[in-house]
Amino acid sequence: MYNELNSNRIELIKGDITKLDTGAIVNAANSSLLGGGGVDGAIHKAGGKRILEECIAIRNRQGGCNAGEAVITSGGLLKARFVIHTVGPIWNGGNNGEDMLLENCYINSLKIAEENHIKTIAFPNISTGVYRFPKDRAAGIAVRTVMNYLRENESIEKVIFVCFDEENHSLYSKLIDKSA
Ligand code: AR6
Repeated sequence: MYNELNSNRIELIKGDITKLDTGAIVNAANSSLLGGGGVDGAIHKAGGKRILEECIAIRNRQGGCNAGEAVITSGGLLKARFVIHTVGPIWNGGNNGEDMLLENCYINSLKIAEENHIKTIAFPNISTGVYRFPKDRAAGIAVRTVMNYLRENESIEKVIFVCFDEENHSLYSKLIDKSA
């Protein structure tokens, strides 16, 4: 029953997360919160300067964001109402807490979404680009963590995994099919 419930609340798409019309999209940021390349660069470019201004205000308040944690800004010019910025771990061999930090990214993003009454949230494949986290391992952590969270928390209606590349899309398809 739980699996059925969860699979209805999980969606997989291939494409550009900046185009989505969800309550929130998640950004794979860095701890400076000042933008960068990859999905971070795309979100700041499409969302305009308001997002950066809000990130700077957060930095001034709390001094950036550590790996595994998340902060929230408005969506600026994006269709999504909010952007949740989380900082993935930089892959460093796998014995340096990377798995748990990545899990925390998903949990803390979902928590901050709930606190802001967000019903639909879209995740990119955090840490699997510049931060070099192995894609299969990251996909397993992402799907398992989100499913466990949804099982225990009812207020989020839909989580969308947005894969930019074919390899991630295929890994996620298999994992989601298997648990459906
Ligand atoms: N929509 C969805 N996914 C995307 C998009 C997009 N528009 N663009 C890239 N991806 P990365 P990280 C995918 O490198 O590994 C930044 O410079 C991409 O294919 O964006 O967490 C930050 O400022 C990959 O699967 O993030 C940090 O310094 C995934 O997003 C650093 O990179 C994550 O790749 C963070 O590295």
